[in-house]
Amino acid sequence: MVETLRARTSADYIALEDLYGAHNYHPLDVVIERAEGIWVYDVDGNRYMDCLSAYSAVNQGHCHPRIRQALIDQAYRVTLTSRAFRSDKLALLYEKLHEMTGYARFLPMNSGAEAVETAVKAARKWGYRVKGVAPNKAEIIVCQGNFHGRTTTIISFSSEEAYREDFGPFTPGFVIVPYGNAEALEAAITPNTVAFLVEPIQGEAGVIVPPPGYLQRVREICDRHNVLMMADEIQTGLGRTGALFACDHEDVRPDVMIIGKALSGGFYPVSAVLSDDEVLGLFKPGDHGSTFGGNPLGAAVALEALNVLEDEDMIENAAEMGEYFMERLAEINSPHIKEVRGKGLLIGVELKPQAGGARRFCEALQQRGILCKETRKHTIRFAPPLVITRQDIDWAVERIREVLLMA
Ligand code: IF1
Repeated sequence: MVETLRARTSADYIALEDLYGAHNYHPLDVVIERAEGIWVYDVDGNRYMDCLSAYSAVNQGHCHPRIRQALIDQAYRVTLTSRAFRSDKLALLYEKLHEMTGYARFLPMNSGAEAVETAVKAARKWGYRVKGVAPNKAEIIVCQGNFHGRTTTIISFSSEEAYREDFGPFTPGFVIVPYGNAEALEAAITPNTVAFLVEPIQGEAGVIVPPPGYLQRVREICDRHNVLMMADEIQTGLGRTGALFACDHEDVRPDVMIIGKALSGGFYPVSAVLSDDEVLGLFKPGDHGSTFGGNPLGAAVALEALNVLEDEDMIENAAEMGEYFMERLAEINSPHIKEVRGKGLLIGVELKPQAGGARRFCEALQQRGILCKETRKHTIRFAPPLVITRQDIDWAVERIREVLLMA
């Protein structure tokens, strides 16, 4: 029997994914086969504006030609040496990170969660070796509504039952305090507290922006109590909020800075912990590592991803376009909107509960060529690549207004 080799449609791919893939996501029914800049294209030939940027991993825009070329060139040289040996590209990435951020010691990993786990280990080691906390007594304070990844230790300190259910037993040594409340942080500090781990803006919790001055209060409290301030800027970092780091908006320098996602422009998993000798200088050979961590292919990609951010003024553009986007969104006179909030191009539009949840609005936006994702049921997150223009935003706002004015 000759089977007609018709082109597969979205429905065919959706059926395949549902048949074989674990159902650990509830994705929109859009099957993307190609992407460039702020646009993605599905297998049926439809074009969409990507307002999620793969959760801020493609800040530089999809398939950025310079980063792609760096990947291709390096792939002809060497991709992986293991850290048993050294590579030119890792050394160059360290130099670039130092020049760009001012930190003096780095530990490269792959996923964001691995970098967060590395920071937890580094904070504990610092606690025992420098602060003098008794063995196995180290405490790390985290925030209500935190999202730092999906490993069993990281979900051990999640406040979300949905991320924890059926995954116990959990790692001890974590204390949860309300987000944005500096007094609550200070009250939770004990002689065993080694670090405070915080997202400068909580992404997954619904683009929660803390009160102005919160990060400065945190910095001052951590200094006073000899506690490491650790910022998870895996999502907010590298230009997303209109500054290199979200902490820069308050001139705050955390002791430990954690980055990932856009560090590779979406081409390759590259994450890193940025700090100084006092913390990362404590690691001795064999303390920690990873097969792919710091590999030359990822390092070459990350180096160019950082160069592009700077050379193409993407951070300044994020500040300008973010302000414009939020202004335009705030003009939409929709009865569904409870609040428009965010910083730079990390924007959340929270809907009133009566609107029935953000999902149906995301689905309606998809029909009009815009891809975004609801977060925490009632908030639509808009986080387009940092290369977006005013014209693109005007195009999007026209459609967003239409959808938000529907019943
Ligand atoms: C998913 C959102 C979730 C992060 C911050 C660490 C990590 C992330 C601040 C871990 C990852 C991703 C993971 C992805 C969906 C997305 C996400 F916040 F961006 F929306 F889940 F909360 N710190 N965030 O945002 O980095 O190990 O993934 O590289 O897990 O569903 P990772």
